[in-house]
Amino acid sequence: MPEDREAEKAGKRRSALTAFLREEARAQGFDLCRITRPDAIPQAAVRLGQFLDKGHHGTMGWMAETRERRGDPRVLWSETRSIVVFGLNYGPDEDPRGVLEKKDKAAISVYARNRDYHDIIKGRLKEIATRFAARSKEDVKVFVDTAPVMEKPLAGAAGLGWQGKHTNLVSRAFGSWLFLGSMFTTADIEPDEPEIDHCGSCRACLDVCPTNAFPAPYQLDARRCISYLTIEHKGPIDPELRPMIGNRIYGCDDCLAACPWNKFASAASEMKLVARDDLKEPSIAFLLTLDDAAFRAFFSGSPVKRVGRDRFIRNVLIAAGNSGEPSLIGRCCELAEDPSPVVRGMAVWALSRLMTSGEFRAFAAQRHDEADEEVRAEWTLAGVL
Ligand code: B12
Repeated sequence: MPEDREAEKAGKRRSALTAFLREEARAQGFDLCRITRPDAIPQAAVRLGQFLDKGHHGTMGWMAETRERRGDPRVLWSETRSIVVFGLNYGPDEDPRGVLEKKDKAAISVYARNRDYHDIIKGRLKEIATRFAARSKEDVKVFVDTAPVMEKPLAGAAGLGWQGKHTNLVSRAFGSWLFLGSMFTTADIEPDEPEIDHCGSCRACLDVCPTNAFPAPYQLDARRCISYLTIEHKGPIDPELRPMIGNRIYGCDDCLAACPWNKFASAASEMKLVARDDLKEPSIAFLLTLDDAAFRAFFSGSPVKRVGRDRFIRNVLIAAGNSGEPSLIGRCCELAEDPSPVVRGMAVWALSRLMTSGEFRAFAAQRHDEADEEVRAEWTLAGVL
């Protein structure tokens, strides 16, 4: 019958496109490539709404501004018929938590030790999308992180893994160490089966969080998350949270590293992602010396560059204040005169912890008047002014 033949032809075309995509994904170094439909995550919009209504996004106002599009891929692009989700393993070659015990060193999260994944993934997705569009004669759009797309629930629906209690996607093959990216297309491709939740009664990721950022399993209050505080949050960081940040100066891996599913993960191949050895445990003393030009040069090509020198030094000063290292006092005193208020303020805090109370009072006595209100608040907090 002609109708049967039509259906058979469409089925064959779909299988051929799927095979083409998986081959292209492999060629571009992706570890996973699976497909879902734009209507596959009906819960996501509701849960995003709850997250925003509770204010869990903090100052990430762009999340609330894009609420409608973010919650539903069909609002973002109404012609989408299929969504292809890609996963790239960035697993470290050792437990990244080792550096947390070394108080004179700083901890940079694993993802940020590589070249910026936005650049890496976007380039590869564009290659795949161009070839796929030529082959299928359909429209395509690619997204990594920056677009209002909920990549984790989409990845779960496509079966790359499931959203763990830390809210990140966990894979049976790669544990918690996957970058995600997606390609929306007008092509009709057979969807894959979703993955089910394999967290069971495990709470490792929730219990390990240094700042207690999970109000409940599967929910994150970004305002307490060290990743948010050190990367997204501008201005001073809540004094109550500073001691809990330890020496984590850019992002945090504790919830990911605690995941038992990591034992099945292998380290990312050097062919795919090259982690910089000098970002594994840089010394706090060295990082505190960076001025704007040196910061840009040292972090060229790294995601760390995004926060800018002042916010970065703010983070390093928190690590300095938590280090108990009197050898850092000299540089912190210089930074208490820095042109940037956020740097001056955090230098005051660090000094209040590194100096004896007598030393701190003597240092405060030599200081000129501070005009900036937030820095004045730091002096007040430290018991001076
Ligand atoms: C905003 C953002 C952040 C924010 C907020 C994080 C968050 N959990 O929302 C901050 C700055 C804190 C952050 C931190 C990190 N991020 Co980020 N971030 C994003 C971004 C841009 C949007 C995430 C989002 O939509 N959040 C809104 C919330 C509401 O959505 P959700 O997290 O999916 O929440 C779901 C659960 O809460 C669930 N839920 C709620 N209640 C319940 C109840 C039950 C029973 C169940 C089952 C589920 C459930 O439903 C929600 C909707 O699906 C994505 C990229 C993207 N476009 O998707 C990257 C992304 C999530 N980040 C990523 C990474 C790597 C990180 C860090 C590990 C970086 C680091 N080392 O510091 C940390 C991890 C911190 C953490 N535990 O989440 C990766 C995660 C990859 C993966 N395997 O999952 C992504 C996907 C980027 C990428 N392209 O690879 N991030």
